[in-house]
Amino acid sequence: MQKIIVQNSGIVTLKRIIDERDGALCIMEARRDIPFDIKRVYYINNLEHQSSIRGKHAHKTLRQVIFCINGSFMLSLDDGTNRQDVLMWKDNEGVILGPCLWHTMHSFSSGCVLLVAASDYYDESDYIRNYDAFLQYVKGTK
Ligand code: T46
Repeated sequence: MQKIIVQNSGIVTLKRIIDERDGALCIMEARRDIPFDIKRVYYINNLEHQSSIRGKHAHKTLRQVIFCINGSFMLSLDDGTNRQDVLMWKDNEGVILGPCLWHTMHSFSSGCVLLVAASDYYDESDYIRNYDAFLQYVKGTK
């Protein structure tokens, strides 16, 4: 995976055990592979349309690591200053979605499955879903 240049992000590489024709096994352990205690895991599948777009928000405090465990998709990241597109396709390489990072998932391949480990329970008040509000929020944190 390419180098991550945006703030509050990074790459997580999981141990991947290849059992030849019996498949591959990837392991994530909290505080060892994932840099926080995991309170919630969710996955996204049935992405039937190339034109589907998910995300389009940032979080105030939540920390997450996003994986593409099947297929591929494009992860667009924006920290308010820098932007980058990361092609997600390796089942054992995740990207950290830290606070104040606008993220969008798009260009899903058929059969794409996303898996996310999160540091906290679902809380809608932690989301910033308006881009201008996001830029204002980032300015306020500096
Ligand atoms: C994120 C990206 C990577 C819940 O009720 N509980 C949950 O734990 C989650 C994740 C979602 N929801 C509800 C909230 C919405 O009514 O499910 C609905 C769809 O959520 P959203 O539009 O936020 O889905 P995405 O794919 O745009 O974003 C999700 C996560 O919500 C978000 O935290 O960072 O994946």
